Amino acid sequence: MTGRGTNLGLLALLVATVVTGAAAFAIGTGWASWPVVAHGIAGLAILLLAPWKAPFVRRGLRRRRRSPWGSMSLLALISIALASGVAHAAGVRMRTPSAMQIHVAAGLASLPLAVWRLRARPLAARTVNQDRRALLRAGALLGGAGLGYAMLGAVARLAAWPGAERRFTGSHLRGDGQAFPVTQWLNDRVPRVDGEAWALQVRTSMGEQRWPRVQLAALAEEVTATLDCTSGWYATVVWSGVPLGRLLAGATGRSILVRSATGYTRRFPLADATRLWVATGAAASPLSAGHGFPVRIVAPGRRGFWWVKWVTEITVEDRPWWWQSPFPLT
Ligand SMILES: Nc1nc2c(c(=O)[nH]1)N[C@H]1C(S)=C(S)[C@@H](COP(=O)(O)O)O[C@H]1N2
Ligand SMILES: [Mo]
Repeated sequence: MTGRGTNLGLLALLVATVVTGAAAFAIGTGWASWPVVAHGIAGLAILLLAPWKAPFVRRGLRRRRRSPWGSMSLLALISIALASGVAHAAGVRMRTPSAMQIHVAAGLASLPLAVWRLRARPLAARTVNQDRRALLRAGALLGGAGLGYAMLGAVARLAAWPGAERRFTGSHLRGDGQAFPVTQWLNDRVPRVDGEAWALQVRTSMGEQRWPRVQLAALAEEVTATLDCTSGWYATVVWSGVPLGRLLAGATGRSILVRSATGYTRRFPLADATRLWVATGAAASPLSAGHGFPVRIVAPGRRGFWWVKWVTEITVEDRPWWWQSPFPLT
């Protein structure tokens, strides 16, 4: 295979891993299995291409026309992303950073370098489209990676490797009751909230209401839902929560803005009020401080970053729900 063909293949696969990785994080329902599987196959295909890329890397190092640091960093970051991706899939247990957190960090850090590398030596795509053999090779590569992915999964299940059983998001089961990890999206710290003085502020077109914790707890019903964190674990928990639709009955608008005591926010479609809960407890106890005391959002079918903890305000607004970053920025 030519150097250009290999580079073009690598570039296409890198783009594919970013797109499928982001999609896997954005989707919290069973549909996530598609981008998750595609992500794994693209990653394996990068591994399969490595032997073709190696001679060019070696030659580039020998020639030393430019400083090799940029390319070497890119190579290192992609290797780290691949290794931690495999470690996550295999169920390697690490706490903070998890294999998945390393995977995402290395993957994201490699992007600017890949763009820089591309600008330094642009790829000419002109011959590739005319090359039927290139298409065949691409097909063989993806077919091989797909077969490898299926075989690895089968071997893991047959050998009952720890972590062989994964959710459709690729996450591993970790804990139950309230004994599941306490995680923050990025840099939030567990705040100390005085449950007596605290009251949930609910603002709608009809006005403002304050809900003390005891009143919410009195309205709470049981709801079993799976918290699935993008750092790679999940837990299925029996929560006690108030259906958000009850607190927002009759409200008009387009979106629900949920704000935490820490400043963390997420915006939901108003139509989802019937699928969201304001949870006061889990596993028949009040929420622990780490899990969101006094109240947190329970959002079945959405990944963990939607499950806002330490909620102080819920506001119905006219802005559309998508008027926010797809993933939280703080
Ligand atoms: N205020 C606030 N809520 C938050 C977060 C955060 O950083 N700040 N992290 C979210 C993420 S990414 C996850 S996975 C869950 C984790 O909930 P747990 O700590 O109860 O397991 O909380 C969500 N709610
Ligand atoms: Mo998370």
